[in-house]
Amino acid sequence: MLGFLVTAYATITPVSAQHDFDAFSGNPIDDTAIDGAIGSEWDDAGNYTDVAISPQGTAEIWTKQDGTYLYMAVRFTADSDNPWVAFLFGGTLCMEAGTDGALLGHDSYAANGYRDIAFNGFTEISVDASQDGKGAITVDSSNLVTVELKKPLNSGDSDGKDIAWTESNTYALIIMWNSNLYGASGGSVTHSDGPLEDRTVFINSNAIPEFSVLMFAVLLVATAISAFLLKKRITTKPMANVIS
Ligand SMILES: [Ca+2]
Ligand SMILES: [Ca+2]
Ligand SMILES: [Ca+2]
Repeated sequence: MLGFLVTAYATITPVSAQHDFDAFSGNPIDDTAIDGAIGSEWDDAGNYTDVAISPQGTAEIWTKQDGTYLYMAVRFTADSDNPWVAFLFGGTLCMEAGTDGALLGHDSYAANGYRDIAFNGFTEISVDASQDGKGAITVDSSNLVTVELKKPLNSGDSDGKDIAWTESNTYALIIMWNSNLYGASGGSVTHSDGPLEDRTVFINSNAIPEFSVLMFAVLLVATAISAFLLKKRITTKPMANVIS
């Protein structure tokens, strides 16, 4: 019985060897919690530390989805209090034409806010006429940058290059930042300074493995209790049949 359960558990554990992030199935995050502060709303998200981002540095990343929205959060330390952060979705090249994007804190577009954008090739971006989702960026006195993003899985906005994300599929993305010129200030980092860190996110239909482990433990306890009760019932059976 135990062997069977272990096997059953192994088959429901998501395999993540093929991609960097799992956007696990989780609870919705209300717009009001997209505020640039990581809270308990991310407890059921995939969580990754020391992820290299472009053009330099490492970040902590959170990813999940609720069947309607994709959620991503990024936290890292910049070298100024006025950087911008950008996501490029569905591509592997810098500002790859025809890809979707999110831009946060860019002084020329939304100094302290979010814009749903599309990339049109080298140095060209456009702000979507249809602004979908919500994003927030905060920078504290230690230059700790926190970005939260909520994007519709299917906004229907093909003009804005918004992706129709579907479960069980993997998508390319790049997370980059800039603190020197080009809509930012106070630092020495330009987004094109370092290598592109190409990443992938898998839209996972399962909850985070921790939840699966919890369910497995509950199942195991329930099985042990029913086995105990069954054994008790068998041993307390009348002996009449045995004597004949
Ligand atoms: Ca939040
Ligand atoms: Ca859009
Ligand atoms: Ca877009």
